[in-house]
Amino acid sequence: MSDLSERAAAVLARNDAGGWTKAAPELYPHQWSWDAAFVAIGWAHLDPARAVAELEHLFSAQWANGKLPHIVFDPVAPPAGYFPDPSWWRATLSPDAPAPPPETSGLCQPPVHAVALQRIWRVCAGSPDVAARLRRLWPRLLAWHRYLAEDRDPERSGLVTIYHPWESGADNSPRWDDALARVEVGPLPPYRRRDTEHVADPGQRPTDADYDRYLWLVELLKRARYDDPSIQREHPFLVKDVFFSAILAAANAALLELADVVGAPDADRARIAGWLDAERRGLAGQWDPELSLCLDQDLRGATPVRRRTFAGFAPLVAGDAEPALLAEFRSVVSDHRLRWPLVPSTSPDDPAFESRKYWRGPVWPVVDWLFWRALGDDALRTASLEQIRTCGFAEYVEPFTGEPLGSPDQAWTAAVTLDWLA
Ligand code: 2M8
Repeated sequence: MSDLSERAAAVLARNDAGGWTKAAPELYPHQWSWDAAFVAIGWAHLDPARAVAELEHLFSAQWANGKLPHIVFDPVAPPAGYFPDPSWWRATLSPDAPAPPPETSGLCQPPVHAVALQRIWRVCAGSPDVAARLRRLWPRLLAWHRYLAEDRDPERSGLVTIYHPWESGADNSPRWDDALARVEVGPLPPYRRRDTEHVADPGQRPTDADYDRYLWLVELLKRARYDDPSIQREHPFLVKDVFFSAILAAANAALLELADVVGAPDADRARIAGWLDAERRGLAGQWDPELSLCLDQDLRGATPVRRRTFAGFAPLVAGDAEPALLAEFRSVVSDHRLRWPLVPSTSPDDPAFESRKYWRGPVWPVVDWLFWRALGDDALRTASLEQIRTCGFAEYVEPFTGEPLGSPDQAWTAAVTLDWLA
């Protein structure tokens, strides 16, 4: 093992809570959904059985309607460690939420899980134990993808509707600015943010006004008892998220490969293939020839979200390397101002770009991992590893100076490092 892979493995070991992994030691002391998928890819190179356990733990908190919650809370972590805690979420307002324990949030996040399981399967070289566990997970995976393709897309547009910026994973992205600006914040109980106690520089985190909006949206979701049809009728924030949808497409392609491993019936395969076709068509329909990007669709504003961010490259993640999009991608990563040729979360040419602020400019290694996986472009891997050698396992990185930002020892950064080195 190289020195860097030993250090990455040590980060996973330090965040390992026994069968699941904290997203970060202080800032995120619970299990996050898409973090867990990346983390499992990292574990696959150390211990494939432990990798599957990461996802089994997450799926044990799945809701009855198939939704996979975006946070599964550690029952023994001090409640003051992270806000909003389970008492704010009140997930059991929904009849679909599991009876605690486990306590969960009421949102979901991009479905990287089948992509992770495909990776684990390839790494473990056909282990019978992993095959048996994949067979047991199959109905849950299918229910998760069904929930997204159907309950989150009643229009059958092929694009997933998100109810909250936290569902995108790119919480503070300018993609959500206009939709959030229309949300009128009502009376909120007093609350205390914990994130700014862990990350001392408030310039790296969302503002208090952003947090009021985030929490108000959660209040509205609770009032709707997290019921999808009610939310889709009444909620002020409804956006078709192209990056989320592209990950679902990639995950459906992975699921088709896993269908062979588990011996799934043809009816399952036909369903998955139908979702995948719809997603590819849905993404193609969001193409903006002027920006040469694929754009989210704001349902309440009835308008495409004309922002230059990493999400504009969503079709690449879904396996569609349209030449104009690829050319735009190459031009963004070869911007001479960048310290490394990697994708900034928001383009320096977007008026909302802020180089150190959460999802408004910095580089996220897992985002580059998704592009690298789709394009097989070794330059992305080499540049990412150089960045990590310099910055450590930072949550995110200033794109021009290479300054490490956010949390140190972020589990998913260590996990993709292990995959890149393998
Ligand atoms: C960030 O999100 C959480 C809310 O879910 C937060 O800011 O408290 C995002 O970067 C998200 O994508 C990530 O999954 C999570 C944990 O790493 O942190």
